[in-house]
Amino acid sequence: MNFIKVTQRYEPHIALIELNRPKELNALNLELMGELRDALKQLDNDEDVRVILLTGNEKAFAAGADIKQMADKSAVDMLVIDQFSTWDQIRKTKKPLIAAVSGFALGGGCELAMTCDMIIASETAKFGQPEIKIGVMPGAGGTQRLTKAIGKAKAMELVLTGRFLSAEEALAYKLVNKVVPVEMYLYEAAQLAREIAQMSPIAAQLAKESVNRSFETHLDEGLHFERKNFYLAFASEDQAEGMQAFIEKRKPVYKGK
Ligand code: DAK
Repeated sequence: MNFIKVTQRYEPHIALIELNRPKELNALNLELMGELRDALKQLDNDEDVRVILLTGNEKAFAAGADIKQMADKSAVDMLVIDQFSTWDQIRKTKKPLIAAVSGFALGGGCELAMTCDMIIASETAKFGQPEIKIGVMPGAGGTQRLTKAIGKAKAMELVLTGRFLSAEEALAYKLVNKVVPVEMYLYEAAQLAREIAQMSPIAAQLAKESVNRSFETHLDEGLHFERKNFYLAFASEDQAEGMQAFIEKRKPVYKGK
């Protein structure tokens, strides 16, 4: 594993996955996502593991998909790469998955945290869907999950302005379960995991599946819709300009084309 660290026996019945691209603020490149998918699959099949913790580091949970890897992609490239199958497999993890978030959880990073079942955040956590600033839109469930979690008005604001939500606001908007001082976020997530690990793993799995079912019937349709529009954004000149501007550390000039 080059981009994640897996501790299969972090504590009894609890596994820990750490995103590990610190210099790039854990930007989610294709390799990292592949490793994450494989690790989750393996832990899901490990009978001794009952709860999985997913974390980054103090500065970043993940600052989004890797813009440098996406910048020159066309809509067809994105279709062929089909990252969605990886995200779909991650979403299908059967065991309870808890995100321990500190620092940036942006774009795909925010979407990844929301794909988890619960989020424990440090006081320094910042959530956001800033894709609009680089000429695209959320592509891994952001428009659907964020809206369901925090409501239309606030979701619209975040998705259309790219503004960040502080940990305190994320708690007020029910995006996260708990906010704790930065030195406590992993401990607190592990505490939650410990409690769940004492329950029947079968019951936990079935209960998780059922809670998710409460909105997933509509989510499938929503995700499908979001994906079409996400691909479409890659057909625009603004996508290339937005991502190139980020790489060149300058302000993008959008033409609406
Ligand atoms: N991609 C690539 N590199 C990134 C990055 C990212 N998302 N975020 C940060 N980095 C890199 C920076 O380029 C910099 O690299 P060097 O210049 O040192 O080589 C390094 O990490 C440190 O970042 P900064 O110097 O910018 O650090 P600051 O503390 O000044 O700023 C920041 C932190 C988080 C505010 C800033 O880095 C930033 O704005 N980052 C971009 C945030 C963003 O726009 N995220 C959304 C990306 S789009 C899909 C699934 C998901 C997605 C798409 C498709 N499919 C299933 C198809 C998701 C899309 C996105 O997430």
